[in-house]
Amino acid sequence: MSSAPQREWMSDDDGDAGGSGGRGAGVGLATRPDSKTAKPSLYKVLMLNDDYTPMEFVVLTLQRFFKMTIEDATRVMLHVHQRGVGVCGIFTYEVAETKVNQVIDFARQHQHPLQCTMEKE
Ligand code: TYC
Repeated sequence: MSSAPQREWMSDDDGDAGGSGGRGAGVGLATRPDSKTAKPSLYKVLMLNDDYTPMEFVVLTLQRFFKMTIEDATRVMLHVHQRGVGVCGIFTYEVAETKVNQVIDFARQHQHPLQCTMEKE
């Protein structure tokens, strides 16, 4: 994750030497702070418990789509089994959406009811 340093907006950062002239002195297009330096919103991917999906299938799913070790995957699976819901990871919107779809598709292919969803952080 790269995070560019936040630069002061509407100040004398127009690259010319002086505080006035050029586009300086508070004159600029009001587009840069949001479009270029704003951090993207993050989303939690949540795994939901059910009574039918085998524990080992949930562990395999967490390893495959969330790059977890077998130890971490087992810990998350047991948390979901006991508490009903658990966090698989935190991602930008499109990555989270892709992971949710991958989990649901994988479960469906194996005829398990395992469900996964996402929630804004
Ligand atoms: N509750 C399931 C069982 O007892 C196991 C399970 C764990 C299912 C986590 C889904 O997200 C889940 N076989």
